[in-house]
Amino acid sequence: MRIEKEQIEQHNNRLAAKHKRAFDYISEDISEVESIINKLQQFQIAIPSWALGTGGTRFGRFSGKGEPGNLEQKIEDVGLLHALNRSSGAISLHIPWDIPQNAEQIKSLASSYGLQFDAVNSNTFQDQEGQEHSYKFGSLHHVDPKVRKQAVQHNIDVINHGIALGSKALTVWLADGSSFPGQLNFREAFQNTLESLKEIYAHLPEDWKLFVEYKAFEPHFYSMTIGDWGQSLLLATKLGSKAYTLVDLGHHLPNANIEQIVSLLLMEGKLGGFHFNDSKYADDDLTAGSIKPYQLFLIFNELVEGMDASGLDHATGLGWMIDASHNLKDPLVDLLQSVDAIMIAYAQALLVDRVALKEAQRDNDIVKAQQILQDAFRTDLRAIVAEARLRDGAALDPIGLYNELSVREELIKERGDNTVATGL
Ligand code: LRH
Ligand code: MN
Ligand code: MN
Repeated sequence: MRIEKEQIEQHNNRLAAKHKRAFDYISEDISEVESIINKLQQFQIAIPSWALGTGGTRFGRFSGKGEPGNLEQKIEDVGLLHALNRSSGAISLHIPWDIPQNAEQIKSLASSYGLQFDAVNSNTFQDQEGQEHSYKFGSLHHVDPKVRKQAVQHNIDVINHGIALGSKALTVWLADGSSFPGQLNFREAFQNTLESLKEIYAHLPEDWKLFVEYKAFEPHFYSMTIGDWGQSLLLATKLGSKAYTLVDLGHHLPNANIEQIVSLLLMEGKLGGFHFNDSKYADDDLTAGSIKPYQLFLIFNELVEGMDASGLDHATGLGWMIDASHNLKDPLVDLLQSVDAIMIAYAQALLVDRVALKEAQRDNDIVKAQQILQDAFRTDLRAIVAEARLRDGAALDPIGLYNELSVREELIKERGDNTVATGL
């Protein structure tokens, strides 16, 4: 299924008067409105190929209907999202969940929807059929060099798939860790990981980045070999200038100050990429902005400040990606909600009066500083985000149009009831 330009125009025409009222009202008081819209138009958030099916929990999985059954259909799904919001112009593949059999064909299908390939992700946290050595006790950190070698080779294969598709980054997330004290020698596990990553790094093309993702817990509950941003930064620093830390919002211990982590990683030039999601308790992978929208705004506040300070382009300076996977909602609607929440938080961060904030900080005027941030956060910028979509030829109300066009029903007609997408 493809959404036609005329369908979007008809929808936008119906909402035009209401939108204009809201947009005029909010823009009157914002002098830099054009520059904010322009930045929003540039900003693209990659969609993970594993988020297009209904996720499960360890207790069960209730598959949705009309889910994509292969990579071509996943690209079609991201194409639908991008047509609706014009902010989801990239897809991130997890290999071997999604293996592009014919890279040229896959690439041209993606570009017919205006999509590019974002970071490719390796998977050494599950055993695949026919695999010689098991990852039960880890992969890149494993005590047995034969297992490490197999995991390194898998990452090299993933880089090669990525090269064929035009990706420019490899994301490595390891489930390596220990669940009981004494199980691991921490230093040896870390050294083995570093040595394995060095071999992978040696295969990175010149213009590629390596993202080292950390996670404090799960699947192991005593130690994770890359458990926090310090360990990731240490690895990235030892590896070299193409290696960066990747921050997944769900991978921290409760109440961690993620915005401060972001700020310091940016200062060190070592923040490479982002996995957006939200959580209440652990790595819940809930819709971005659904639980802690103020935190999302504060993170964007540091991103905008830090990227401007280091001269990084907001749109291209970091790898922006969603990593959420829902088990109740229609995954496409969930992703539209996530993208919207991210755009709103970004717009609010662009609104922060940075000169006044600097002054307040210099004067130790805490009340003023808090007010400046909360003024921006409490400003309803939805009409400005919608205006950016309108100018890009996207829908004023993406979820509204998704429902009007009965997209899921159409997909069920095309694909059937019982499809199951590969992934979590
Ligand atoms: C691990 C993680 C990592 C994986 C993805 C499926 O929790 O965030 O990014 O690749 O989930
Ligand atoms: Mn992640
Ligand atoms: Mn995660």
